[in-house]
Amino acid sequence: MGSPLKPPDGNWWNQPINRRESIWLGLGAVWSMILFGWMSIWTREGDQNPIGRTYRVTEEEFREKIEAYKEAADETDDGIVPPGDEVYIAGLRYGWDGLPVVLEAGREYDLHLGAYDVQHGFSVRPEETLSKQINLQILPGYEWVVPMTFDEPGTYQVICNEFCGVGHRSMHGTFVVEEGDG
Ligand SMILES: [Cu+2]
Repeated sequence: MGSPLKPPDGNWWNQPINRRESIWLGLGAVWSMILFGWMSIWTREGDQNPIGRTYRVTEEEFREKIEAYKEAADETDDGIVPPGDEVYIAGLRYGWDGLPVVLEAGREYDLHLGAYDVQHGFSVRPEETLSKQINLQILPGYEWVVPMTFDEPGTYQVICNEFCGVGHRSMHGTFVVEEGDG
């Protein structure tokens, strides 16, 4: 019997590796190289990648775009009614410029998302199904154009889910989705 206080007899430190262990180590090494190579495919293929287009834009340019959009839009008691299919929304400390907005159910809009100051999280969810939501990161310096369709009429809540400062928790907004014409 060996003692935990004394080393085992013989050259225990220089035994050949068991064949099965070598095979599994080899399989592990091969698989890790396959996954390593696959990383470059994952950045191009698959539904996990963000959709839409992004453009570089300065904070000033994005403010001007939002102003021009709001000039062209109608303002009702429920919110901004966009003039066409383009919808502009900017995150800022602490609120959403461009919300509330009134949209039609079943119609595809292009959401132009941006930020005036720091990174914000754009989280949209239907009021009655809070577990169903999408989360997008929006960054200053970029305009992200995301196609989006609301299938069901109702109120959709927007919150910021990226901590951006003391007023972060007050960053609420809404989409008011009404029955479409179609
Ligand atoms: Cu925020």
